[in-house]
Amino acid sequence: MGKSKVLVVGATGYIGRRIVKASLDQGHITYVLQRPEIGLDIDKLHVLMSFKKQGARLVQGSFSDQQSLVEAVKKVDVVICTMSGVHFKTHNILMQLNLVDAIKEAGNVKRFLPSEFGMDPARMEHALAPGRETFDEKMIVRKAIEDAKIPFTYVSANCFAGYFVGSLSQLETLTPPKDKVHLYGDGNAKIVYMDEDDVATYTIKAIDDPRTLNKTLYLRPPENILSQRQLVEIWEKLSGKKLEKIIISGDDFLASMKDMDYAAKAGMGHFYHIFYEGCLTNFEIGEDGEEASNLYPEVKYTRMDEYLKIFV
Ligand code: NDP
Ligand code: GFR
Repeated sequence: MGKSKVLVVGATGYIGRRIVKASLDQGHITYVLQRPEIGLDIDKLHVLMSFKKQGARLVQGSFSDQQSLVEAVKKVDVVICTMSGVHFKTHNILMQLNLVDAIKEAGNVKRFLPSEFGMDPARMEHALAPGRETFDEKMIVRKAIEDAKIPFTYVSANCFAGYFVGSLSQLETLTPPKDKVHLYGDGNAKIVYMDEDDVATYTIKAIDDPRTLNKTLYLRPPENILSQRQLVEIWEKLSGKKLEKIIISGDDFLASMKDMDYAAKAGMGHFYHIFYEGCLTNFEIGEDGEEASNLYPEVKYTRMDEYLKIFV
């Protein structure tokens, strides 16, 4: 049987564009949804045109035109949604319910990967508000998928290096600090840091794999399971400069959230669960999960010393 045909919805997004590239690189006929709503967003258009140059097929479709979604999913075997998780007034994640309905109506889809790519929302029932809303909405989408008996794979990708490694996991910045670094608690909680291109590679490896059918794929490559202290040490070695460490206690961290706006509070909540609770690694993967580097040992995933070199 040939490789599945793939449709990526949310294709011009941060992880979406990487998933399109991985799908093409791994030899899948790849469709990307071209939404009329992008209007004059010339960057999005140019990303779509670059996909076309790489061999992707553009298919028109809109979340406000259900039939267009049905027609788009009828062209493929696998649908991957990389919808934004940013949760302001527009409940982006819940927009996927339209896509679930379209997949149900079309009836041909062999695997659906909804927009997750982070913490496992099934393990975040205790999450702090308002960040919890993203997880609650991801669980509503999961229920709709499972009620509709749509075959799925959920991808729990842990921490994107772009948001968590360049900054040495400092808040509100994406580049390394110059003199001092804030450590969360003792800085020893184990985190999993992932290069986003590897997230895309593993995701596409999984779509035709029976071992990941109706399972959660966790991305936990052993050499990328690091504490924040270990990440800082990697950077100090690369930069040749020691940083002053400033410990932020959990209580002080939570107290600082009080006066923040919605978006900042949501991100802070995520940081709290990741760096103080160690939520990414404080559980064993059960029989409803698989670990990506174990399934696909051939993937030469990027280690974080390699990732950080660009910042020296
Ligand atoms: P982006 O913010 O890059 O958005 C992705 C796409 O969502 C956009 O390109 C757009 O698709 C689509 N979209 C946004 N708003 C609308 C709308 N109103 N109507 C229709 N489509 C819309 O997403 P990310 O790549 O940052 O996030 C994708 C997933 O990854 C989320 O689930 C998020 O929670 C998770 N994530 C995980 C991180 C981690 O560290 N593990 C970090 C960041 C995100 P189009 O291309 O069609 O315009
Ligand atoms: C690790 O899993 C996730 C991470 C997830 O499931 C969903 C979202 C995230 C990211 C968010 C991406 O938008 O965690 C926090 C947030 C990124 C962020 C980085 C938010 C506030 C910050 O100050 C920040 O500093 C780098």
